[in-house]
Amino acid sequence: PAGSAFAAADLGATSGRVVLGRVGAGTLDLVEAHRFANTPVRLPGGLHWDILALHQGVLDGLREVARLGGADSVGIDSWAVDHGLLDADGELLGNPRHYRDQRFEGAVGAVLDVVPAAELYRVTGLQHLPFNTVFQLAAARGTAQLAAARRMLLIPDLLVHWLTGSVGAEATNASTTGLFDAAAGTWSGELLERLGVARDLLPPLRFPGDPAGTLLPDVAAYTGLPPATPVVTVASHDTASAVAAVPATGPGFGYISCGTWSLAGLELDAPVLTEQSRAANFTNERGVDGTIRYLRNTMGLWLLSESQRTWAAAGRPVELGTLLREAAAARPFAALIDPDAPEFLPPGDIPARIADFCVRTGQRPPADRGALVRCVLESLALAHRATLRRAAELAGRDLDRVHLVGGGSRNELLCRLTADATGLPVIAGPTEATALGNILVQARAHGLVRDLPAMRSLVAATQPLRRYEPGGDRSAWRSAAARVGLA
Ligand code: LFR
Repeated sequence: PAGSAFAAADLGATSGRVVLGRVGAGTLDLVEAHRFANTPVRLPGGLHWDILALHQGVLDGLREVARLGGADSVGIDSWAVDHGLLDADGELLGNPRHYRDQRFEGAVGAVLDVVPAAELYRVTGLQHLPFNTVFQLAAARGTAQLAAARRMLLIPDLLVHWLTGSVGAEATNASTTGLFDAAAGTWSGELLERLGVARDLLPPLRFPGDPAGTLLPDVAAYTGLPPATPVVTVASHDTASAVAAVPATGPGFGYISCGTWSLAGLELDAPVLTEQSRAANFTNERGVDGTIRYLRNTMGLWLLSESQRTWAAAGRPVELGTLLREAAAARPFAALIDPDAPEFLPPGDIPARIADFCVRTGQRPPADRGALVRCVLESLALAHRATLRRAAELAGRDLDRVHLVGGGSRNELLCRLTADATGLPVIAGPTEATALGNILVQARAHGLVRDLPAMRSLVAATQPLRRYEPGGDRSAWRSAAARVGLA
């Protein structure tokens, strides 16, 4: 029935989807209306997102939503950091760069010369990643494109702009730029000035639940949705949406949002901006309702998807299910990597890079595919363990369970290894946490759900979850952690 259906466009690094969520009293159902590939494009100037194809995917998804009976509103979330620049006419200047492009690193030094890393962290509380927006903008210095730019819009804000004409910077995602004051919850005027970023380049902030306009006439005509359909500001950083949908019903939980990246950490009500926290590279990104997502990025299932891509390109395509069966049969702790070694960031031959890593660290490289996948999954489990333990320590919290959400929650071997490595029960699911978080923020804006705890209870009550009790040999995990420096 009308009054209870919400369309979530959720764009991930490998695919985008438009999901229709129906919310009733104690019910929450998802239908995937449309899924489309997200294929980055390598231009002479570097790696870019195919933003027009993504916009088209959103439009086609909304058209399917109209066919399925329509939606009371629409929300968009996607990955963080990346952005498009608009000129004085509001036209997009060039194509948004991909955070895996290798051209930002040179700019890191230029930024840190002006604002030393310790100072930058005290203000932004942001983990150091070479592709943070602040470094991307510094890398664009002196280009005709930046000179012509009047507005910077983060990816979901750019797509909202193309649906509605409205301009804004959603706060959970703005908190990943390196230009946002973590404690104040606003753009940092001081950083903008010191780094020579024009104040007007950054749009005014908006917050999850805020209205973001209605569909432009062309969008309404193409999709078949009524022009009065509202677009609601959701937690537009996908990780923020995923954390909002963690089905936790009390304190004491850690979470892992596991997809292309593994984002592991805790929810806090105030940022941790200490020097130890910076040294451990924890981030204080914004969640819904001013919560803090205190977490660290680990390379995640990218290591597998990029390996699969490499094998397929060599004429040896293989299904994930086959790989996981082979990995389950492989010998434990044969080879281990640090998933966050910088050579694993750019696209390319990940299996060869894993072999190099092993040789460099005095280990025998994985002998076959199963051994390689085992190595990746055990190493991810070790990174989960190290990150959650350190987060709890730095925030002065105790953890009694781990919620693992996102695509990785379907990966039984990874869930079991994570339970064993952390020594904590892992509650796996929902797989579509990000789309659910997107939908629930819209439902709340329509008065159907009261608050964040009620959103989470609704997920817990309606979505299939699976619990993994910790087992295995604790001391074997301890020595494995020490072996690869992930203690
Ligand atoms: C996950 C994510 C992470 C962010 C990375 C790059 O999809 O949004 O939170 O660090 O992508 O934007």
